[in-house]
Amino acid sequence: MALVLHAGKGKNVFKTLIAAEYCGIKVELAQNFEMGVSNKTPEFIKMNPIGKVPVLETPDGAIFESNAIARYVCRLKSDSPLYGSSLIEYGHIEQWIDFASLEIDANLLIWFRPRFGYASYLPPAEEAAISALKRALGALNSYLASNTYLVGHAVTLADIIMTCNLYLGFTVLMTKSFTSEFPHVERYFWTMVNQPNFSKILGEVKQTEKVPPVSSSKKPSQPKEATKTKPKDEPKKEAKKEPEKPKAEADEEEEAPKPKPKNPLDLLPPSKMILDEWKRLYSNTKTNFREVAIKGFWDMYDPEGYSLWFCNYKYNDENTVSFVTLNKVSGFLQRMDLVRKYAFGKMLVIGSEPPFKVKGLWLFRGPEIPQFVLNECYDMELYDWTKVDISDEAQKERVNQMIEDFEPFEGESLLDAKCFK
Ligand SMILES: N[C@@H](CCC(=O)N[C@@H](CS)C(=O)NCC(=O)O)C(=O)O
Repeated sequence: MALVLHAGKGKNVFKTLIAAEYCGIKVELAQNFEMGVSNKTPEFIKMNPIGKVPVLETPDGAIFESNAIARYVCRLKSDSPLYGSSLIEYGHIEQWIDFASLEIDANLLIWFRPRFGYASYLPPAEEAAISALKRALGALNSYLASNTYLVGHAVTLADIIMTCNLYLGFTVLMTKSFTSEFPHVERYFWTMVNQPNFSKILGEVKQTEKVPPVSSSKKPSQPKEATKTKPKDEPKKEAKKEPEKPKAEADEEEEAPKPKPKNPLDLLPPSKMILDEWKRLYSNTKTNFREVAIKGFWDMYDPEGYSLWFCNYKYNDENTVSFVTLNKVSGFLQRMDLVRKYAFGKMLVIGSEPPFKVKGLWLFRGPEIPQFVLNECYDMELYDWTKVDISDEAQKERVNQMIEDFEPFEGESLLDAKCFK
């Protein structure tokens, strides 16, 4: 008999499905499952007396509780890599699973329920939960400053459960302005959800842009406010299942879709510098780099249409593990994909011994770093940015050295040099 998972959709189900992907275990979703109906039948209650999902039906009986189900699926594969490779790793995996459930998920749920109409809204309770959540995210953030994964050097069940719990937060409650206080958690979350076994189940993940308002039915009762009257013949809108939104917000959403605004960088006066030409010259120059590529760069460079920036990682002291540092830089370059049409960059990982320094050079279209990059790529705030003064020969020479991966760079060897083009 196959393993059948009785569930709707959501983070608790994703834990098992992602674990199953990693372990190569086949898990089927129960056909025609209907939340609120299928999980209230006597047959279902026999499997889970509390009548909640998910429940996994196995040939040997049913299992409820999403973490327990995910653990079971992992154990079906002997020596599952998701469970680490030593007793202490196993202990740490369990430690982070509990942390993800009790410190992160429990607080997220107190914030989530009233806002989605599942519980009464009690402001002091929400405040306390958010403050406990921030404490937990702060701790997680410090840990992730020098660790790519929660345990060891690969994804474990702890990462799956942590990421699924964070998924609820990132997708419906925690806006960018909330999470930017925890840059390492942000990096970790986006790295995880982009792993193939995660993205197969989660699809494209988008961070919420607003905290949903409290469902009006869950607010403590208040004297009714006068409501705006509508012309009589205006058709009544269908009651939505989603939490009610304040009028202003609802109106905003219901307006006719606006045409997608052009990227403001496309509206800049044309430049004599053609970025793709520079990128081609950079890629195709194999010899005499200084004479050909660097000279070509300055011949093309248009200080009116483009600007050059040095960046310096703010937390170089934390770069104590080479592969973690390299992963951080690779992740940054992946996330800069959104500006590929308008930028070129070099990122150097400097030093032969930890702590490694990460420094970079970026060429951006326009006189400033594009605002949408600052808004959307959270790595940007992990660096100090200084505009290159091209009238200063020393700064120009530094640009040259960064473009050509010059060694020793500022007296040190390079661990790696990555290019964004
Ligand atoms: N601790 C449980 C939580 C399960 C849970 O709350 N499930 C919700 C859906 S995500 C449910 O079944 N709710 C229906 C109900 O409360 O009757 C787990 O991790 O599996």
